[in-house]
Amino acid sequence: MAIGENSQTLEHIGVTDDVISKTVQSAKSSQRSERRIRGVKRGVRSELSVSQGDWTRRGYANHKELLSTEGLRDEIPRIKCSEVTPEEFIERFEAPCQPCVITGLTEEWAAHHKWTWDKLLAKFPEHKFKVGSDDDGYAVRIKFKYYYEYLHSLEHGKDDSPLYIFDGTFADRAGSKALSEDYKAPEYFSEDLFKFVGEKRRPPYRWIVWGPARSGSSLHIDPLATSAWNALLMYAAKP
Ligand SMILES: O=C(O)CCC(=O)C(=O)O
Repeated sequence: MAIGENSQTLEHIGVTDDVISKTVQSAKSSQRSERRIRGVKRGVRSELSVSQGDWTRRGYANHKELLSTEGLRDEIPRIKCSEVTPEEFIERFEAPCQPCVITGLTEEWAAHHKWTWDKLLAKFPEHKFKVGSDDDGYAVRIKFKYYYEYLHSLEHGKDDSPLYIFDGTFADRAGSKALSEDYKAPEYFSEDLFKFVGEKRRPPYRWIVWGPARSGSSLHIDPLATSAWNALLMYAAKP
């Protein structure tokens, strides 16, 4: 009712019913996404109260000292995949357990141009991606369209540790398995002993990790002490 009255008045300044209805729809969808985000936050970090501000309590988002890269030295060697053979890679990096950054790999992947937030939204609006596990170990999932709204709202920028999609089942689920065709394991890592256990019996071995700046896991050793490679995509994209 109140909206109808307003619309009569607003039409004089060019705000039509259509615009109003779109605005109301988008407000409703924001409320829905806020509710979903609160729900998954409770699910993945039940020790933090959303309503009492525990997600922003430490103020990491504005912690100048903590976020500063001043004085940090990056001494990790970089190699171009086109210039280093697998044999040389084994000798220089794998055998001595020397970390390195490999460049020139992802440009040829479909993921390189297909995995932008907007394109992913267009493709997977209703698909539920995993953002973590609850206290009983069950997967906590959220529809991509709600996660997208979180990413484009101010909220994630204030969170001490923003929510991110960390989904080790994407390649097995009907709605998202096509993503596994968008990249290729680098030749350096083609030897994978778990392959011999069979696809059904091997433990999870591929993840998508999608999130904004400051999101991500902390230092850890992977399950079964396996070694991981990670590819960084979209690093310059503005969420
Ligand atoms: O980048 C991340 O946050 C997670 C990556 C990870 O857990 C891993 O490579 O083992």
